[in-house]
Amino acid sequence: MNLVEEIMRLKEEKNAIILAHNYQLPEIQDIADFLGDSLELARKVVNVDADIIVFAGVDFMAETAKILNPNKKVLLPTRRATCAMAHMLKVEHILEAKEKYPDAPVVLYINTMAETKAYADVTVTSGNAARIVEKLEADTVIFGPDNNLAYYVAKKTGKRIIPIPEGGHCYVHKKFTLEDVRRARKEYPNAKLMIHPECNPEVQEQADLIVSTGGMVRNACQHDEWVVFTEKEMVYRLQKLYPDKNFYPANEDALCIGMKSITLKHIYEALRDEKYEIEVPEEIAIKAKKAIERMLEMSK
Ligand code: 5XR
Ligand code: SF4
Repeated sequence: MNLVEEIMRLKEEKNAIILAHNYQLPEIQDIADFLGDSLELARKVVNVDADIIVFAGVDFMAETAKILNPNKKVLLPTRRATCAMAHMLKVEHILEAKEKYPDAPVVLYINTMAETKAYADVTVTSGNAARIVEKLEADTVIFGPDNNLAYYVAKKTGKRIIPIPEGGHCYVHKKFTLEDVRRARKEYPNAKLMIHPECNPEVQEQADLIVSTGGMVRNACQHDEWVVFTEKEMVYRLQKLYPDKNFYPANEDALCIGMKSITLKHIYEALRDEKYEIEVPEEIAIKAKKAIERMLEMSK
């Protein structure tokens, strides 16, 4: 059986589309209808006439797609596709922080599970986080779950940022060190460094550009040679998009296990058996959607 042909046949038969995050394996990127960061993907499908969305990404991304597309069937190809960082933040962390700082708005990164998003005043992406925190009237803001993104936002806005939970981080982006920066500068003296804001502060300080993966796609046109400080597969995505430029991974070991747990076979089985369906309880979905819509409104 040819998996790719079967996937294409099932897609057609079931009026389905495949969304893939920029960190997906090359063979999955190659068959996707849309590629992007989680928010770009979730928004893209709102106006698409499809009955089924196969989301090749991690759990919180599929939830976001479901929240914005409640009438479509959203499938996550394997239950192992989870985001370790999103799961670090619990509702209790938010409630504790709110008790301590009752006047501080709760700002949550889109990399969170729906049950926590329901407690957010507004969600943010790495691209619009600073702008949105800047616009909020409050000078003290509760921010979760990525402490490095919290650092970036505090630096950009000058506001008092209360990071939750303690030590919240992405293990993939934590891998980048100043040693990677030194090696990059030495091996590729003409390259610029594009660095994801989930990286450690000392690494961020060395960046020519600090952006989300969507921002990397949009900004790569500015220069011909880049060293990329984010999950390794981003390089495949950029190289395919800009064949005349050069992109190098800053660290080959920066792999997201949740993202990498999805294979072509899972995608085929997801389409065939219509699994695993993502459900978000209505009362949670309504609140989470409000926080997402506030972000969309505020980032205009
Ligand atoms: O999850 C990630 O590490 C990647 C990313 C991105 O840049 O694509 O941060 N995820 C997005 O959902 C968040 C966008 O700011
Ligand atoms: Fe989560 Fe990090 Fe993987 Fe992104 S790279 S999905 S933040 S664990």
